[in-house]
Amino acid sequence: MLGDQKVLFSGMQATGNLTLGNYLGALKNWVNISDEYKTFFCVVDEHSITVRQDPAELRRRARALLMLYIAAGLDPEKNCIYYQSHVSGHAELAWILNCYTYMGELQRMTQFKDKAAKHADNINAGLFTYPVLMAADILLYQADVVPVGVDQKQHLELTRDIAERFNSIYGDVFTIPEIYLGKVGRKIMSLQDPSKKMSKSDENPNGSIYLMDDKDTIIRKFKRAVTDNEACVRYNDNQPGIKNLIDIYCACKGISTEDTEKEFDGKGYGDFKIAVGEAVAAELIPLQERFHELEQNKDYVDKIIKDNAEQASYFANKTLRKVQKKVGFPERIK
Ligand code: ATP
Ligand code: LTN
Repeated sequence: MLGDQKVLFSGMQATGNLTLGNYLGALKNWVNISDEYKTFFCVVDEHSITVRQDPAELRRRARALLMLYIAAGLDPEKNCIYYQSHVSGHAELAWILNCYTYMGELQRMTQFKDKAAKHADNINAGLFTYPVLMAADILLYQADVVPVGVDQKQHLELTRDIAERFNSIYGDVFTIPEIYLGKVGRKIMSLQDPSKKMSKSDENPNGSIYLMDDKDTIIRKFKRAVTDNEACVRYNDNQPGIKNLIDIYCACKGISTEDTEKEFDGKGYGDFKIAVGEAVAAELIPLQERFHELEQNKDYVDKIIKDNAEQASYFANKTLRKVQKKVGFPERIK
């Protein structure tokens, strides 16, 4: 809590081109619930260097991601949108929390196992302690809720364990955060293989809709989406391709699966695919326009970056000072 407001924290890595999965599973949910909380939306650039990055490219992507948060509908006057690397408290708290996290706990993290297998030539200590930095992100702001996709559940549970362990030694220092899973768009699947999640690191670009795809590309990708021979738009597990398209349609239109089934009763897949493409384009084109406006408005974006980092630092330092005192670091001389 900050004052009488509950706190929401979330973040995304600036790696790869964002997909419709990232948008419907994360960003759009953030926008939908942001009004109810004091919010912090972080571009977690420090997490990104756990795998090798081209420096210029990382800088460019981090700025693009920050602008995408705004373009998606998060008002930077109301939501604290900032870069992790601009608030030194993240790394400082992560160091302290490292000393309250066990090797065994980190060894169990499935994301670590997956990424270690994928980057076998660079299994660095940062990749291993990645979840501790994530815990620091969240606990620094005394977050009550953290909206993320199901794939981050294990990291959230570890965050809670670390916070509870710390609190059991030092008293009530950290708020114990809850995971927030959105109602729609929890898991958007690949258009080419509906058994796999839509992912920015997929090698097949036809499987994913990228947030910057133009309307023709969006429609074309939906026309090519893998479906089945059932020839009816019905929401069930035997038709995973159609189920995924219904999920996407419902998330964009804000309607139920039943309404969608009714709307396309007796219609063919061709019509349905085009309608889904249109609905997605109607969602993404305005976002792209706002993004391009922000690109033209350098001073405005720079000011947000500066002001919001100051605001985030203020709240982060409050927690950090408390933690430093609890663990026994000498007080600062004023
Ligand atoms: P990568 O392909 O590099 O693993 P990713 O596309 O899975 O990346 P992340 O950066 O891991 O994306 O996730 C950012 C946020 O988007 C997380 O909250 C995650 O749960 C959500 N997200 C990612 N992909 C999907 C998806 N297909 N459906 C719903 N949510 C998703
Ligand atoms: N690990 C997350 C990104 C992330 C995050 C966070 C999300 C880093 N720190 C704090 C929520 C809260 C991911 O890979 N999606």
